[in-house]
Amino acid sequence: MKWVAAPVVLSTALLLAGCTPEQQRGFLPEGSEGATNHTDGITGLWVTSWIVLLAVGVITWGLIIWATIAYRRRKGQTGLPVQMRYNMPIETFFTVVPVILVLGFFAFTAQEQSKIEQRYEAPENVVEVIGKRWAWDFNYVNDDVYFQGVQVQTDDEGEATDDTMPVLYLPVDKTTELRLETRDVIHSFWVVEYLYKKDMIPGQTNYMSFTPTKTGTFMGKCAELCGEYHSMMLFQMKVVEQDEYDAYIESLRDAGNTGQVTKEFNPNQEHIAGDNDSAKAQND
Ligand SMILES: [Cu+2]
Repeated sequence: MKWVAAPVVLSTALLLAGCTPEQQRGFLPEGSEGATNHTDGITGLWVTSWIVLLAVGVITWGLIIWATIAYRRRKGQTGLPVQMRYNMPIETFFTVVPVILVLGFFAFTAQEQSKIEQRYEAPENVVEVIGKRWAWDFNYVNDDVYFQGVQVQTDDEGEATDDTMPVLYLPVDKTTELRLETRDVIHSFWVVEYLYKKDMIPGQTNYMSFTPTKTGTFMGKCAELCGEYHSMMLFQMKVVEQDEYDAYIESLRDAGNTGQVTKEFNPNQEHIAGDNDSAKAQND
């Protein structure tokens, strides 16, 4: 293995030395660097996986090319070459190495994932995020105010216009728990720069725990095909300083958005047939 390992390590090192920062982060979305307390770990997992898999690829491609050249049919050769079978060392190698690789990838992925899935005992900020065809509602649980989004508007070219997007505000550097729910069908909560997606499943609450560590505006999308305007199920996430966050919460309160949006807006209520009043109220 020595004559294979040395060139691989050397060429990987040379390759990385000539890489732009963007390439060194495996072309992950711009702005994801240090976006939450988890994004650097996810980036590390992604980049390491690429390096390991590229090394496997280079060795495999190298052996294929070498074998096709070294054992090509020479002039004057006829018939089949010598047929070989049952090479125990090679077969053991072909079995053990992939198993180790797969177990390794699984373990490191599970480790990163469990950091996000692990709920904080007492998160400083809790927001209930409700997906709906094709927008988002946000319940700011700590402050008992809410925001109800409508689907983004499009311009003449059919592009979503930024200033009509629903906006989710989060204060920076606070341990945050998002409670992910849906009013209708399965959606998926995805803030692109946070490098993590999480399904929103009817009748279930899923959780995402993290600390936003960078202020800015981030791109949010639904990542689960949920119907005709799935591609328009967008939102913005603004991570801001605490005083700006407080001002936003105050503006919601001033607008009369006190309390929480509840399940009464769910279109597929179990009792909708026997509950004409609330169904009628929704239609009115
Ligand atoms: Cu959706």
